Amino acid sequence: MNVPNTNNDAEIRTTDQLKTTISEVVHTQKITDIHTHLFSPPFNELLLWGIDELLTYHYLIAEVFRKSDVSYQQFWSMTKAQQAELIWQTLFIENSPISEACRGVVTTLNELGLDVGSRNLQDYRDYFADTTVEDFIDTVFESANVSKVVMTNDPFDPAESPVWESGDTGDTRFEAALRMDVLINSYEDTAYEHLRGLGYEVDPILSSEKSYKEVRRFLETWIQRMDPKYMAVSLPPDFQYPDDGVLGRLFDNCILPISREFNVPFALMIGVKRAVNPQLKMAGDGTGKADLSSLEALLRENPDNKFLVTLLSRENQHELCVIGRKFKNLMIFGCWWFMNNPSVIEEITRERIELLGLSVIPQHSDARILDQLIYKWKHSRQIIADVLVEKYQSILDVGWTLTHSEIERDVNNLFGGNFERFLNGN
Ligand code: RAT
Ligand code: ZN
Repeated sequence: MNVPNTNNDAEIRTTDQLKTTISEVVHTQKITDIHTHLFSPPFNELLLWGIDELLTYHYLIAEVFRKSDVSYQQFWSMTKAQQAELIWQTLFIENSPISEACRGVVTTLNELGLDVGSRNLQDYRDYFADTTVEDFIDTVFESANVSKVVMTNDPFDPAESPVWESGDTGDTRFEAALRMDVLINSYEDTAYEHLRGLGYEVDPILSSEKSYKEVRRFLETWIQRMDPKYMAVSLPPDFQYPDDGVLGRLFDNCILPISREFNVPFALMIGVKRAVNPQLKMAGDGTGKADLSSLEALLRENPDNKFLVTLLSRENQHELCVIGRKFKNLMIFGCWWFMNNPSVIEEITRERIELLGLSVIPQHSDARILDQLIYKWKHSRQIIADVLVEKYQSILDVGWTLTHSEIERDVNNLFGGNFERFLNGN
């Protein structure tokens, strides 16, 4: 049957029209950035911004040691300003800044209207010295065209506690995610003592009904305090489920029931090998390929739970898409960390769209420094637009018709709609 097109907007007929429309829609669509390490202003020094923070991003710290003779000990005894100067000198002046992390700094400065041709670090410092953080948040959100960012909030971090206790996290564009790395990955070393100190009657190996109940009470308290969009954990590549250790007991008796009860999805970020080179501190983590049969088991055995998943190994990405086809309780998101490079983003985005259509969240920024929202989104938007042109073109070629509003609908879903629907659905 021939269904009339009820859209009153123009049909897209040519490749030029398609390119122009996609470029316009992808660049004007506001984004919900579902995973960052940014903080709203009341968190004070946890909110990082400015040129020295940009230059001392841990992705750049890993790179500077490859090109400078500085020793670990010398580097870590420098002030932040000195570290920034060394990185600037080594990676931007003595070498051309074409790695993705370096290029990001250049894009950001350029988008802020600074003269990247001058290569004058002092000028960049002066620009930030003349700006307030509140004004800069507006500048960045506007330039990146982001409407909301989800923070990473650690209930075990004493630096965050006062803000949560005050009940006022300020700017509502910053939303919470309850991060559970300490609870899950360091229960026996750190979390157990911490919970006891707070009056939760847990045992050292989490082996009793009483302990489960107490951890659930802890999670409930934090869910009520933070109103998180999701709970999250990063896991090593050898993560296993089902599991008869602390992780399995935490998942089955504490986190999954709470996640269902409060309709707060559980985000799994799988594939990080922490401290492969501890000398690099935060820059010292690596990646490994995971056995995704554990993820399949988790999805299969917990069909009433919702999982957001991103993986750190390129080799796992295709398999993840296939799993996505099998389980509607899985929402795949973002090109995480070592995946967040143009060639890999392009490959993964294409693969996801081919296998899962428009039912994914193609990207998050992982920004740690506010300014990075600018480059991370500028770079990713361009790649997503290119992939979409290719995919829409392939159906136009065989007679499908498309309108501006249909493309707008699709991009809106990719950049926020799918996330909202996943959170709000049952
Ligand atoms: O991308 C990063 O900045 C990493 O250091 C990690 O924070 C990672 O994204 C994570 O959330 O564990
Ligand atoms: Zn992260």
